[in-house]
Amino acid sequence: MDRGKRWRERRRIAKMITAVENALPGHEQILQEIYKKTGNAYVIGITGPPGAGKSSLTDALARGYIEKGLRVGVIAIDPTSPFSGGSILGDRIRMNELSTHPQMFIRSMGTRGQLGGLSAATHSAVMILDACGADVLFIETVGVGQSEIEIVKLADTVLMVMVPGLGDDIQAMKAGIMEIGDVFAVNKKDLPGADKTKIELEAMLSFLPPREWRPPVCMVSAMYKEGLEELEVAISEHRKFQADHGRLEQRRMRNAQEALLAILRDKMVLRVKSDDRYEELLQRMMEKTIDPYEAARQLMEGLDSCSED
Ligand SMILES: Nc1nc2c(ncn2[C@@H]2O[C@H](COP(=O)(O)OP(=O)(O)O)[C@@H](O)[C@H]2O)c(=O)[nH]1
Ligand SMILES: [Mg+2]
Repeated sequence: MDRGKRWRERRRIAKMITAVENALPGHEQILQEIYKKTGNAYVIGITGPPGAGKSSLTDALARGYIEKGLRVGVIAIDPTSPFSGGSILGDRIRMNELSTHPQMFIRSMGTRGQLGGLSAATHSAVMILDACGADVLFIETVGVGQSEIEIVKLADTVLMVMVPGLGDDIQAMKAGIMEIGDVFAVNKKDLPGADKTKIELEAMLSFLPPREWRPPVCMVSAMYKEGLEELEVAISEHRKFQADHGRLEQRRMRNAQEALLAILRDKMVLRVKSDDRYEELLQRMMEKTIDPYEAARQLMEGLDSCSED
Protein backbone atom coordinates (compact mmCIF):
# COMPACT_ATOMS: atom_id res chain seq x y z
CA MET A 1 0.00 0.00 0.00
CA ASP A 2 1.47 3.40 -0.84
CA ARG A 3 2.22 5.95 1.86
CA GLY A 4 -0.36 8.44 0.63
CA LYS A 5 -3.07 5.85 0.82
CA ARG A 6 -2.14 4.76 4.32
CA TRP A 7 -2.14 8.39 5.43
CA ARG A 8 -5.78 8.77 4.40
CA GLU A 9 -6.88 6.07 6.83
CA ARG A 10 -6.99 8.52 9.67
CA ARG A 11 -9.22 6.51 11.95
CA ARG A 12 -6.96 3.52 11.59
CA ILE A 13 -3.89 5.63 12.45
CA ALA A 14 -5.64 7.11 15.49
CA LYS A 15 -6.64 3.65 16.69
CA MET A 16 -3.13 2.31 16.33
CA ILE A 17 -1.71 5.17 18.35
CA THR A 18 -4.33 4.67 21.07
CA ALA A 19 -3.46 0.98 21.17
CA VAL A 20 0.25 1.59 21.71
CA GLU A 21 -0.35 4.49 24.05
CA ASN A 22 -2.42 2.31 26.34
CA ALA A 23 -0.57 -0.92 25.70
CA LEU A 24 -3.83 -2.52 24.57
CA PRO A 25 -3.76 -6.16 23.55
CA GLY A 26 -2.15 -6.49 20.14
CA HIS A 27 -0.07 -3.32 20.39
CA GLU A 28 3.17 -5.22 19.97
CA GLN A 29 1.92 -6.72 16.72
CA ILE A 30 1.10 -3.25 15.43
CA LEU A 31 4.70 -2.17 15.87
CA GLN A 32 5.95 -5.45 14.47
CA GLU A 33 3.95 -4.87 11.32
CA ILE A 34 4.85 -1.25 10.75
CA TYR A 35 8.46 -1.17 11.92
CA LYS A 36 10.08 -1.97 8.58
CA LYS A 37 8.15 0.86 6.95
CA THR A 38 9.58 3.49 9.31
CA GLY A 39 12.49 5.81 8.66
CA ASN A 40 11.04 8.09 5.99
CA ALA A 41 9.70 10.95 8.08
CA TYR A 42 11.95 13.75 9.23
CA VAL A 43 11.32 14.36 12.93
CA ILE A 44 11.53 17.85 14.40
CA GLY A 45 11.35 18.26 18.17
CA ILE A 46 10.12 21.62 19.48
CA THR A 47 10.85 22.64 23.01
CA GLY A 48 11.16 25.81 25.08
CA PRO A 49 9.45 27.51 28.01
CA PRO A 50 5.65 27.57 28.25
CA GLY A 51 4.17 30.48 26.35
CA ALA A 52 7.19 30.89 24.07
CA GLY A 53 5.03 30.15 21.07
CA LYS A 54 5.88 26.50 20.40
CA SER A 55 2.36 25.60 19.32
CA SER A 56 2.04 28.72 17.17
CA LEU A 57 5.40 28.06 15.57
CA THR A 58 4.66 24.39 14.98
CA ASP A 59 1.51 25.39 13.16
CA ALA A 60 3.23 28.06 11.14
CA LEU A 61 5.98 25.66 10.08
CA ALA A 62 3.50 22.86 9.45
CA ARG A 63 1.54 25.16 7.18
CA GLY A 64 4.68 25.81 5.14
CA TYR A 65 5.37 22.11 4.68
CA ILE A 66 1.74 21.44 3.80
CA GLU A 67 1.90 24.10 1.11
CA LYS A 68 4.87 22.24 -0.34
CA GLY A 69 2.62 19.20 -0.66
CA LEU A 70 4.09 17.31 2.30
CA ARG A 71 2.19 15.24 4.86
CA VAL A 72 2.73 16.56 8.36
CA GLY A 73 2.16 14.91 11.72
CA VAL A 74 2.17 16.75 15.04
CA ILE A 75 2.53 14.92 18.34
CA ALA A 76 1.84 17.34 21.15
CA ILE A 77 3.17 16.16 24.49
CA ASP A 78 1.30 17.06 27.61
CA PRO A 79 2.82 15.30 30.59
CA THR A 80 0.57 17.14 33.00
CA SER A 81 -2.54 15.76 31.43
CA PRO A 82 -3.80 12.46 32.81
CA PHE A 83 -5.35 11.70 29.47
CA SER A 84 -4.84 12.61 25.84
CA GLY A 85 -6.55 15.81 24.94
CA GLY A 86 -5.98 17.83 28.04
CA SER A 87 -4.98 21.45 27.83
CA ILE A 88 -3.18 20.94 24.55
CA LEU A 89 -6.48 20.45 22.83
CA GLY A 90 -7.46 23.97 23.82
CA ASP A 91 -4.39 25.25 21.97
CA ARG A 92 -5.35 23.20 19.00
CA ILE A 93 -8.87 24.46 18.75
CA ARG A 94 -7.40 27.78 17.72
CA MET A 95 -5.98 26.13 14.65
CA ASN A 96 -9.01 24.17 13.82
CA GLU A 97 -8.69 24.69 10.14
CA LEU A 98 -5.19 23.20 10.09
CA SER A 99 -6.11 20.27 12.30
CA THR A 100 -8.69 19.03 9.83
CA HIS A 101 -6.47 19.51 6.78
CA PRO A 102 -6.07 16.18 4.96
CA GLN A 103 -2.27 16.49 4.88
CA MET A 104 -2.16 17.12 8.62
CA PHE A 105 -2.51 14.76 11.54
CA ILE A 106 -2.46 16.17 15.08
CA ARG A 107 -2.33 14.01 18.15
CA SER A 108 -1.69 14.77 21.79
CA MET A 109 -0.15 12.36 24.26
CA GLY A 110 -0.74 12.39 28.00
CA THR A 111 0.94 10.52 30.81
CA ARG A 112 -1.13 7.41 30.67
CA GLY A 113 0.51 4.85 28.54
CA GLN A 114 2.97 2.12 28.19
CA LEU A 115 5.18 0.82 30.91
CA GLY A 116 8.01 2.78 29.40
CA GLY A 117 5.96 5.91 29.96
CA LEU A 118 5.41 8.89 27.80
CA SER A 119 8.72 8.65 26.02
CA ALA A 120 8.06 5.12 24.79
CA ALA A 121 4.49 6.00 23.83
CA THR A 122 5.72 9.02 21.88
CA HIS A 123 8.34 6.92 20.14
CA SER A 124 5.64 4.46 19.11
CA ALA A 125 3.39 7.26 17.85
CA VAL A 126 6.30 8.63 15.82
CA MET A 127 6.84 5.20 14.27
CA ILE A 128 3.16 4.80 13.42
CA LEU A 129 2.82 8.22 11.77
CA ASP A 130 6.11 7.69 9.98
CA ALA A 131 5.07 4.28 8.63
CA CYS A 132 1.67 5.65 7.67
CA GLY A 133 3.12 8.24 5.35
CA ALA A 134 4.23 11.34 7.26
CA ASP A 135 6.98 13.31 5.53
CA VAL A 136 7.60 15.63 8.46
CA LEU A 137 6.77 14.98 12.10
CA PHE A 138 6.76 17.48 14.92
CA ILE A 139 7.09 16.49 18.54
CA GLU A 140 5.96 19.49 20.52
CA THR A 141 6.49 19.71 24.27
CA VAL A 142 4.77 21.87 26.87
CA GLY A 143 7.91 23.05 28.62
CA VAL A 144 11.51 22.06 29.20
CA GLY A 145 11.21 19.50 31.98
CA GLN A 146 13.38 16.43 32.24
CA SER A 147 10.89 14.04 30.64
CA GLU A 148 10.33 16.49 27.81
CA ILE A 149 14.04 16.70 27.16
CA GLU A 150 14.16 12.91 26.93
CA ILE A 151 11.30 12.91 24.48
CA VAL A 152 12.61 15.66 22.28
CA LYS A 153 15.84 13.73 21.88
CA LEU A 154 13.86 11.35 19.67
CA ALA A 155 13.91 14.06 17.03
CA ASP A 156 16.33 14.43 14.13
CA THR A 157 16.45 18.18 14.69
CA VAL A 158 15.67 19.88 17.99
CA LEU A 159 14.26 23.38 17.68
CA MET A 160 14.51 25.38 20.88
CA VAL A 161 12.11 28.31 21.10
CA MET A 162 12.96 31.38 23.18
CA VAL A 163 11.19 34.69 23.65
CA PRO A 164 12.18 38.19 24.69
CA GLY A 165 11.56 39.06 28.29
CA LEU A 166 12.65 35.74 29.67
CA GLY A 167 15.89 37.38 30.78
CA ASP A 168 16.72 35.57 33.95
CA ASP A 169 14.95 32.49 32.71
CA ILE A 170 17.45 32.10 29.93
CA GLN A 171 20.22 32.42 32.46
CA ALA A 172 18.53 29.86 34.60
CA MET A 173 18.21 27.37 31.81
CA LYS A 174 20.77 24.74 32.43
CA ALA A 175 23.60 24.30 29.97
CA GLY A 176 22.44 20.74 29.47
CA ILE A 177 19.18 22.01 28.11
CA MET A 178 20.83 24.46 25.73
CA GLU A 179 23.03 21.68 24.44
CA ILE A 180 20.15 19.72 22.99
CA GLY A 181 19.13 22.60 20.70
CA ASP A 182 20.22 22.22 17.06
CA VAL A 183 18.39 25.31 15.87
CA PHE A 184 17.23 28.22 18.03
CA ALA A 185 14.32 30.51 17.34
CA VAL A 186 13.72 33.76 19.17
CA ASN A 187 9.97 34.02 18.68
CA LYS A 188 7.87 37.17 19.13
CA LYS A 189 10.43 39.29 17.36
CA ASP A 190 7.67 41.89 17.15
CA LEU A 191 8.07 42.47 20.89
CA PRO A 192 10.69 44.79 22.39
CA GLY A 193 13.87 43.14 23.58
CA ALA A 194 13.98 40.46 20.88
CA ASP A 195 17.38 41.61 19.59
CA LYS A 196 18.78 41.61 23.10
CA THR A 197 17.52 38.08 23.62
CA LYS A 198 19.26 36.97 20.45
CA ILE A 199 22.54 38.51 21.61
CA GLU A 200 22.23 36.91 25.05
CA LEU A 201 21.42 33.59 23.52
CA GLU A 202 24.36 33.70 21.13
CA ALA A 203 26.62 34.63 24.01
CA MET A 204 25.38 31.63 25.99
CA LEU A 205 25.80 29.33 23.02
CA SER A 206 29.37 30.49 22.60
CA PHE A 207 30.13 29.11 26.05
CA LEU A 208 29.05 25.62 25.08
CA PRO A 209 31.74 23.14 24.12
CA PRO A 210 32.54 23.71 20.43
CA ARG A 211 30.75 21.42 18.00
CA GLU A 212 31.00 20.98 14.26
CA TRP A 213 27.45 22.20 13.92
CA ARG A 214 26.95 25.72 15.22
CA PRO A 215 23.29 26.11 16.13
CA PRO A 216 21.88 29.14 14.29
CA VAL A 217 19.61 31.62 16.06
CA CYS A 218 16.64 32.72 13.94
CA MET A 219 14.43 35.67 14.69
CA VAL A 220 10.80 34.84 14.02
CA SER A 221 7.27 35.84 14.69
CA ALA A 222 4.81 32.98 14.51
CA MET A 223 1.99 35.45 14.93
CA TYR A 224 3.00 37.83 12.15
CA LYS A 225 4.50 35.08 9.97
CA GLU A 226 7.94 36.64 9.86
CA GLY A 227 11.26 34.84 9.55
CA LEU A 228 9.57 31.49 8.99
CA GLU A 229 11.31 30.78 5.71
CA GLU A 230 14.71 31.44 7.27
CA LEU A 231 13.82 29.10 10.09
CA GLU A 232 12.75 26.41 7.68
CA VAL A 233 16.03 26.85 5.81
CA ALA A 234 17.98 26.55 9.07
CA ILE A 235 16.19 23.28 9.82
CA SER A 236 16.90 22.00 6.30
CA GLU A 237 20.55 22.94 6.65
CA HIS A 238 20.81 21.03 9.89
CA ARG A 239 19.19 18.08 8.20
CA LYS A 240 21.64 18.27 5.32
CA PHE A 241 24.61 18.69 7.65
CA GLN A 242 23.65 15.56 9.52
CA ALA A 243 23.05 13.58 6.34
CA ASP A 244 26.43 14.67 4.95
CA HIS A 245 28.27 13.75 8.13
CA GLY A 246 26.56 10.46 8.92
CA ARG A 247 24.99 12.07 11.95
CA LEU A 248 21.42 11.12 11.15
CA GLU A 249 22.41 7.47 11.15
CA GLN A 250 24.15 7.95 14.49
CA ARG A 251 21.19 9.68 16.02
CA ARG A 252 18.74 7.10 14.80
CA MET A 253 20.99 4.31 15.97
CA ARG A 254 20.99 5.86 19.43
CA ASN A 255 17.20 5.98 19.33
CA ALA A 256 16.98 2.39 18.16
CA GLN A 257 19.20 1.45 21.09
CA GLU A 258 17.06 3.42 23.54
CA ALA A 259 13.93 1.76 22.20
CA LEU A 260 15.43 -1.70 22.52
CA LEU A 261 16.74 -1.08 26.02
CA ALA A 262 13.42 0.39 27.15
CA ILE A 263 11.57 -2.70 25.95
CA LEU A 264 14.14 -4.99 27.53
CA ARG A 265 13.90 -3.16 30.84
CA ASP A 266 10.11 -3.33 30.83
CA LYS A 267 10.06 -7.00 29.99
CA MET A 268 12.71 -7.88 32.54
CA VAL A 269 10.98 -5.93 35.27
CA LEU A 270 7.65 -7.59 34.50
CA ARG A 271 9.25 -11.01 34.47
CA VAL A 272 11.16 -10.48 37.69
CA LYS A 273 8.15 -9.08 39.50
CA SER A 274 6.17 -12.17 38.61
CA ASP A 275 8.85 -14.32 40.27
CA ASP A 276 7.59 -15.70 43.61
CA ARG A 277 10.86 -14.79 45.25
CA TYR A 278 10.53 -11.12 44.41
CA GLU A 279 8.47 -10.20 47.48
CA GLU A 280 10.46 -12.51 49.66
CA LEU A 281 13.77 -10.99 48.59
CA LEU A 282 12.37 -7.50 49.11
CA GLN A 283 11.34 -8.51 52.61
CA ARG A 284 14.80 -9.86 53.27
CA MET A 285 16.29 -6.61 52.09
CA MET A 286 14.15 -4.82 54.66
CA GLU A 287 15.45 -7.20 57.31
CA LYS A 288 18.99 -6.58 56.05
CA THR A 289 19.57 -10.27 55.59
CA ILE A 290 20.32 -9.72 51.92
CA ASP A 291 21.75 -6.81 49.97
CA PRO A 292 20.14 -5.49 46.78
CA TYR A 293 22.95 -6.74 44.53
CA GLU A 294 22.59 -10.27 45.81
CA ALA A 295 18.78 -10.05 45.51
CA ALA A 296 19.12 -8.83 41.92
CA ARG A 297 21.61 -11.58 41.14
CA GLN A 298 19.21 -14.23 42.36
CA LEU A 299 16.34 -12.75 40.39
CA MET A 300 18.50 -12.60 37.25
CA GLU A 301 19.28 -16.28 37.66
CA GLY A 302 15.56 -16.85 37.68
CA LEU A 303 15.35 -15.03 34.34
CA ASP A 304 17.85 -17.40 32.74
CA SER A 305 15.89 -20.48 33.67
CA CYS A 306 12.52 -18.95 32.73
CA SER A 307 11.12 -20.09 29.43
CA GLU A 308 9.87 -17.52 26.94
CA ASP A 309 6.18 -16.74 27.44
N1 LIG B 1 3.37 38.99 20.09
C1 LIG B 1 3.48 37.75 19.70
N2 LIG B 1 2.76 36.79 20.32
C2 LIG B 1 2.90 35.51 19.90
C3 LIG B 1 3.73 35.15 18.82
N3 LIG B 1 3.66 33.83 18.66
C4 LIG B 1 2.81 33.35 19.58
N4 LIG B 1 2.33 34.38 20.34
C5 LIG B 1 1.37 34.29 21.43
O1 LIG B 1 1.99 33.75 22.58
C6 LIG B 1 1.07 32.96 23.33
C7 LIG B 1 1.62 31.58 23.58
O2 LIG B 1 1.72 30.89 22.35
P1 LIG B 1 1.71 29.32 22.26
O3 LIG B 1 1.98 28.98 20.84
O4 LIG B 1 0.49 28.74 22.88
O5 LIG B 1 2.98 28.99 23.17
P2 LIG B 1 3.49 27.58 23.76
O6 LIG B 1 3.01 27.50 25.17
O7 LIG B 1 4.97 27.67 23.71
O8 LIG B 1 2.93 26.51 22.89
C8 LIG B 1 -0.22 32.96 22.54
O9 LIG B 1 -1.08 33.90 23.09
C9 LIG B 1 0.22 33.35 21.14
O10 LIG B 1 -0.81 34.01 20.42
C10 LIG B 1 4.47 36.20 18.16
O11 LIG B 1 5.20 35.99 17.21
N5 LIG B 1 4.30 37.46 18.66
MG1 LIG C 1 1.76 24.88 23.36
